[in-house]
Amino acid sequence: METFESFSLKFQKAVESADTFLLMPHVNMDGDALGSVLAVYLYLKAAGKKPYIFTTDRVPVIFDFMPGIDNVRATLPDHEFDCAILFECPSPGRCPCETKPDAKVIINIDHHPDNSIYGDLNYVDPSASSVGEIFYELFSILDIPVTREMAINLYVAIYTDTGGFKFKNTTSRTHKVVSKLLENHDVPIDEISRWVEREMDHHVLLLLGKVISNITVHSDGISTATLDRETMESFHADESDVQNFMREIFRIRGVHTMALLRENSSGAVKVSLRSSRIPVNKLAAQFGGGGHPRAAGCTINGASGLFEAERTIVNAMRNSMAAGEILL
Ligand SMILES: [Mn+2]
Repeated sequence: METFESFSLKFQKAVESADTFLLMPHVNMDGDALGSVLAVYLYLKAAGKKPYIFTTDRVPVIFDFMPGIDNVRATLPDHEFDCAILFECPSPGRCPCETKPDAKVIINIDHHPDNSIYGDLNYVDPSASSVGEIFYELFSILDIPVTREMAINLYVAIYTDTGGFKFKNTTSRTHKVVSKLLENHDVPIDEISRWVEREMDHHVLLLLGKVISNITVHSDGISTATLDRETMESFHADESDVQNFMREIFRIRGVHTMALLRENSSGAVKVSLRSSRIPVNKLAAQFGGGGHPRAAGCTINGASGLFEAERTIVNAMRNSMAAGEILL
């Protein structure tokens, strides 16, 4: 991987020589991808460029307050862009158009270690807490002014990907970036933590209660929770509602590895994985998924129901432990 300095100069050149930009967060976007997209959108707009944000996801309601959010579009124009920037899409298949976008230049920026380096310009830094952190450093090194609106978006990106500065990926570098954001801008940190982390709709809180009452603690420090389709439907819940349940349920003393499994409408089982002991991105990769060593996900197709998928995942966890796979 090239150095940050050399990447930043190429990034600057690519931006200067392009007019139209397609900005895409990964599918099932999170606060990091979205916050970074919006910060770059606002920067490009201020620079007189024509950025366009495309996603097939419904924007989670918790992000409604983010500056520039009204510019997120659900349709893709039928023309080529000068430049496409993909935000933490480990492969083109994980971007909203599910393939390499129609653009003269593709820029791939990520912090997932399993990124397949598919762009014309690539920067992948697994030591960064978030792509928000990378973009702040990129704006800094290129002397690009960060406005309050951009700062709020970058703060949300970093805040969400570090679990509010509690996850292991939070470093002194993360705090330096956040320190700069807070030093220079009036970022409403108390409201942001309430909006993105604490508040949930009443029906989602009730569903969380249901999930909590269904947790199974297995032997060996493994735990699972399942959510079937009927329950999802009876609570009028969708995927975005359960995305953050892991941080509420992965907290049992003595449990080091946990999976949350839920059935989607097509019968496939989506699995969220967390661990403080084994690298769950390796485990997820066995099922075509990926992510970070401590937080990953995959989808199990062809299992005959939740119970079988749960058994498959628990076995994979035990195999990983038996093989001596361990987090550093
Ligand atoms: Mn991220």
